[in-house]
Amino acid sequence: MAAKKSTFSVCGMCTVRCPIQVETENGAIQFIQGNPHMGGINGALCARGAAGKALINDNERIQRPMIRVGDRGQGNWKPISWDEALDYAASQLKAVIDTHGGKSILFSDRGGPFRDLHQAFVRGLGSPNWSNHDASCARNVQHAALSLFGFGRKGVGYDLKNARHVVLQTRNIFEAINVKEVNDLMAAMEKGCKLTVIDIRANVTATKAHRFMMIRPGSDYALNLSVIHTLLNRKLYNTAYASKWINDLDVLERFVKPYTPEWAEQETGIAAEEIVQFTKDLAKDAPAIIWHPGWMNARYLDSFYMSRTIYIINTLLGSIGAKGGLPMANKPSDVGRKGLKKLVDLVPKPEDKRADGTGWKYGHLDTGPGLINLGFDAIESEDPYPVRAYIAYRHDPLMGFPDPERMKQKWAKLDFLMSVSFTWSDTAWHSDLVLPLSPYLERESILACKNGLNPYMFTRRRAVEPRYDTRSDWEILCGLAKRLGIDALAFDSIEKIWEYQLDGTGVSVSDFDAKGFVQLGTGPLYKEEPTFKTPSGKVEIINEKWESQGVPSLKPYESTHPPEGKFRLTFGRCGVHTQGHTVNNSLLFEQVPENTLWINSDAGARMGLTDGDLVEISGNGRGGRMHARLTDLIHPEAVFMLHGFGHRLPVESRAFGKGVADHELMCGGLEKWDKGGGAVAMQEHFVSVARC
Ligand SMILES: Nc1nc2c(c(=O)[nH]1)N[C@H]1C(S)=C(S)[C@@H](COP(=O)(O)OP(=O)(O)OC[C@H]3O[C@@H](n4cnc5c(=O)[nH]c(N)nc54)[C@H](O)[C@@H]3O)O[C@H]1N2
Ligand SMILES: Nc1nc2c(c(=O)[nH]1)N[C@H]1C(S)=C(S)[C@@H](COP(=O)(O)OP(=O)(O)OC[C@H]3O[C@@H](n4cnc5c(=O)[nH]c(N)nc54)[C@H](O)[C@@H]3O)O[C@H]1N2
Ligand code: SF4
Ligand SMILES: [Mo]
Repeated sequence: MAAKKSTFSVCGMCTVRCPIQVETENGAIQFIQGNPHMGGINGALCARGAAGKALINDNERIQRPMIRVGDRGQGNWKPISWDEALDYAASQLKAVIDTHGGKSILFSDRGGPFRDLHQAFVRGLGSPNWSNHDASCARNVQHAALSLFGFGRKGVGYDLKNARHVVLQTRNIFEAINVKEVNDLMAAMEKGCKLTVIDIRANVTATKAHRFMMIRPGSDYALNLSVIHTLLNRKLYNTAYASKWINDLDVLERFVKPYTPEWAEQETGIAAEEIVQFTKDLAKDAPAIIWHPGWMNARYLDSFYMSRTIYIINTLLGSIGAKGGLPMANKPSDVGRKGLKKLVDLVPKPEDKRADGTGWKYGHLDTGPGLINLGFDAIESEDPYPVRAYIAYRHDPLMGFPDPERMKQKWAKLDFLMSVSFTWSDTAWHSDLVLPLSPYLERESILACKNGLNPYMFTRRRAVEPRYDTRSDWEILCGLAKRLGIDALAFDSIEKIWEYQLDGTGVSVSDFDAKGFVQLGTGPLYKEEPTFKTPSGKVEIINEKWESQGVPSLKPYESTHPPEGKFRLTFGRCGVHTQGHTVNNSLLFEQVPENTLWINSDAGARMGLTDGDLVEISGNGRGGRMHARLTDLIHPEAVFMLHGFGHRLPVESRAFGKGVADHELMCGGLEKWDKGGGAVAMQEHFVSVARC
């Protein structure tokens, strides 16, 4: 009889990590669906989640540990056994530790809910340099929240289900997908919630919006200042909330005086009356408003300030902490429970300062994950100390950051470069040793907890056994810990890790059997009042920490335009791919095999282009060829392409040579980063386009 099994797990096709249920028969995947027990998911998955099976079946992924022979980046590999690989990695790390100390090791991670084990491992090495990828994603949003509220961006949630007006600015929710958010927003819209989209092009989300404002690229901060001006000037804001919770409102009022809607019209191209009407509409539905602070805001040199204005607008409308707005996210302790015991507490915290300067040279920037791009600078400069080993763990900075050629130069002094990944990536290809991680359907992870209206703990379990000679995170890291003498982390089974994590929580491993997660509260809990973690307990418009570092809390808007004859290079996602690592997935590749260049119809016509033409796009001496897509639906100052294409690895037969890589056109981009928020500013690059 066929052996059927059903496993609750967590999707790993993107960082959202939706809960899933996997049906298998005789050890083969039959069907993957969203976890039907999870409200807001209700069995749904996105196309990428459904393509997990193709990832398992992909024979072009890394199948066994590989060690480099020949020069770095040449692509000559020798397969080795796991014992050999882990022994080699441990000896290389140990050599660096013995000569330069543990601090000489840099580790960057995809981040996310399973990071506790990774952080513990890095501590165990004696290094303060655990980082995530966020300097190329949401760091500006995170620092904007910290600078105003004292808590980070996840200190509040998005109560989309109960919202009455949702504003998406640089946020394409129906293509850059989080399944629960999509479902919740659709449910709210059926009940009458309004949707406003502010974007440089009409994306799929814009086609569903009640109001779409096409904004001139790079001028979002101007628009938002004028909305604040209108709220304050016309007394449309929540005065009771503001007087109770906002510090320095008078300073803000003076600052935004010149930023009238008429002024903003000149900058943004959005009519002054439209700005005023939009602001009035928001005030009418407040506080059940969500002006989404965005996600991927590593775009402009003023993105930190733009993100701050979004949070300030939400605050003026009273939506921070409100039902239907951005309610406070509850931690286990908020619902009277104990959270998971942390693995990082098993190892002492290293006392060295971070190589990237966060927390000391940049006292205002969060030391949590720091800024990996500045960590790379330390490799080259040896300031504040030599950095000689780098572990890229489920992270592909050669694709995720601008200017890969420059980055390789920065890495030149590394004695040891190791990648842990389930697919080949540019970074893995450039490494000395590649450890193949089992894809998410073939591995279990440590337990994790999600804070929110009703916080819950969840589990990722192995749905099928590894098809190739690959291993889980815990097997790799605990295997290394054992060899490096980090005894506290030398666990020899995942069950022992789970038991440690659950100790004292009142939850046991078997409690996850029924649904794959354990809800900690009794239902959604809305706190009566927001709790700001600033010194004053209020929202601080003027932040002393930033000011003391010479970073003003309120910065005047500066107008920028593309140089004559050039376009601003913009980018984003589509619904069927995740960053750059799914283009070679056979099912997803079929849907979108290459990227095209969106270019405004009139601008294209002036250059003699017609739709579908092959064009040469070039920036700062780098270039590529792709097909033009002429459309009225993009602002004339910008061209747009999907990120993640232009692969050149011979091991990826489908993705190879298809489309153009946006990040390669961003020469010098590693040096363009925002001092307020810390993220790289990837849309401060201009390109030329010509017919081939
Ligand atoms: N030019 C440009 N640069 C960008 C962006 C852009 O739009 N344009 N986007 C930015 C953004 S928002 C981000 S988040 C970063 C992302 O950049 P990265 O953090 O590098 O993310 P991924 O492409 O998801 O790559 C993760 C790597 O880890 C491997 N991997 C192994 N296991 C897993 C797993 O369980 N899950 C995932 N997701 N990967 C795994 C993948 O195969 C892949 O090679 O790039 C940023 N860089
Ligand atoms: N399908 C899919 N879903 C994903 C991911 C994925 O790779 N694929 N990645 C996940 C990750 S890591 C992230 S960070 C999120 C990203 O989620 P989003 O940030 O929502 O996604 P993006 O497509 O990068 O950008 C959103 C929109 O910003 C617009 N935009 C570009 N420049 C400007 C500008 O100057 N002003 C304004 N107002 N708009 C602008 C783009 O046209 C695009 O429509 O998505 C997550 N979900
Ligand atoms: S949004 Fe899609 S790819 Fe991302 S975790 Fe959810 S189902 Fe998987
Ligand atoms: Mo991201």
